Amino acid sequence: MSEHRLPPGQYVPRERSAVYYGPVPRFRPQRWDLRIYGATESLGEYRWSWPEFDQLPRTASVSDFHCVTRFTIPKVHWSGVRTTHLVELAPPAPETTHVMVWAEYGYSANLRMADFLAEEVLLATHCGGERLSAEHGYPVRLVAPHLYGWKSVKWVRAIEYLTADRRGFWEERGYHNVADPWREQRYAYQEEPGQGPPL
Ligand SMILES: Nc1nc2c(c(=O)[nH]1)N[C@H]1C(S)=C(S)[C@@H](COP(=O)(O)O)O[C@H]1N2
Ligand SMILES: [Mo]
Repeated sequence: MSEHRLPPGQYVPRERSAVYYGPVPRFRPQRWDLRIYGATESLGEYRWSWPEFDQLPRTASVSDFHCVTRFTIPKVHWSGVRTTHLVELAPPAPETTHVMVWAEYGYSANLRMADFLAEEVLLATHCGGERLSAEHGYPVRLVAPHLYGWKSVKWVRAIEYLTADRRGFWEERGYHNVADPWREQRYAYQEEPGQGPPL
């Protein structure tokens, strides 16, 4: 057994397989963009084309990845753009409390601003020293390793700044609004008052 510390109820599987709901989108670089919109300080929208986004400075980080279905992948090597850097480029209005991260096909996850800006959170382009594979989120995915995996949105296309919390795809379907694996925040029925908007 590894000496690794795991969150409660998690185990390390023999192999890593990709987890997602629905089809894997095809990347069309000409049509692709990443937008930041909603409660920006300027009230305007920010947009990066693929070549623009791919030129942003990247940071490497190693973290364990916890899926709510109870497997944990230890020590995943990611590299990508830090969310703190993106937010410097696209400042939010002071009233911004949460973000909604949007993927292709309407998948989404909401995060508290403090979770979105946590130190190890990246918009990752690489994993294990290589470009992300299609099924792991190519070209860009969020990695928020301190939260259950469903918050780590693959195939990201937009970040919406919110001035009031709203539930994302799985949060609307009975999963916990915050999703801290160390507190085993798996399901919405575990939420205490103040942990999220009503279902
Ligand atoms: N767009 C999108 N992102 C997604 C999902 C999804 O279905 N669609 N599944 C989530 C879930 S539940 C998990 S555990 C992780 C899995 O990431 P991996 O396959 O790279 O390990 O992706 C998350 N991001
Ligand atoms: Mo998951």
